[in-house]
Amino acid sequence: MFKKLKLWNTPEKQTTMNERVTRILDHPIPEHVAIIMDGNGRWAKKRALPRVAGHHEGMRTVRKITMLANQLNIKTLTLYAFSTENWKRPKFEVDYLMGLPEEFLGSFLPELIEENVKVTMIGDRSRLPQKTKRAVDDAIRKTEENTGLNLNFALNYGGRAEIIDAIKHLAADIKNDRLTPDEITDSCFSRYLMTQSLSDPDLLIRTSGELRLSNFMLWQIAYTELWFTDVLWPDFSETQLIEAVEAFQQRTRRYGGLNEEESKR
Ligand code: V07
Repeated sequence: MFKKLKLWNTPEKQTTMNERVTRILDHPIPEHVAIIMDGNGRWAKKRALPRVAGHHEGMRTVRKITMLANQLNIKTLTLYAFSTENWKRPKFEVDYLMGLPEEFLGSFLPELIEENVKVTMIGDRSRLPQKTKRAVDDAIRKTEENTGLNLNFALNYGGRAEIIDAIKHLAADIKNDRLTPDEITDSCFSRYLMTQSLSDPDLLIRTSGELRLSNFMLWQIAYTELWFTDVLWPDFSETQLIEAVEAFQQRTRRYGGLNEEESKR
């Protein structure tokens, strides 16, 4: 039984939503959900606010969705927070974004710890400002023993850069005779990626109506179910995550009769 969620404003709504959550929990849940959190700038523009106001509001959505994902027993939630392309944005905006992990964890880390959430990150940490690195590393350290949801942030992450980096390490292992070319398989290669300890995403969500992958987890999403919505990330609510998971369950149930491997083709 799950803890009754107090996420909905009226008792009627709360009853319906709790029933939906109960029904979801009766069927196989996506183990790993990944989200491209797009539309923060557009959300702000619509309200004549600066773009950074959209990023700030988007951070509140991260908190909400993390809590629901944890309640739904999702094992891993990977959030695309900052791409290798995002450095091209105005310096002011980049500086603001790089302050968000610290702000988020400053107010939310105690709750994450309380809820048994484990924080991890993928991406190139070498270019991150000191304060960002310190805040993230501190959260990773303080939650490393936690066994609930793995909240995995993609920060300064790029799918191609990840693959190139994996190939460099793999090539070095071959050169040093730690590996032979015929030993290179899917699962061998996966161990060179930053996601080595994670399962591949079962469900990828992208908000804000764009139908692109934008260099996100290119290798890992080979068999992933994709779910797109026009809703802008700051407006993304518990209802939308529930909808996406329901759609996932309907799709995977339709494979009925086929085995796992066949259903992937
Ligand atoms: C960021 C808010 C969400 C919408 C997308 C862009 C802006 C949370 C984090 C974060 C990252 C690491 C961590 C804890 C929190 C974050 C960035 C941007 C760069 F350990 N939200 N958020 N990081 N946005």
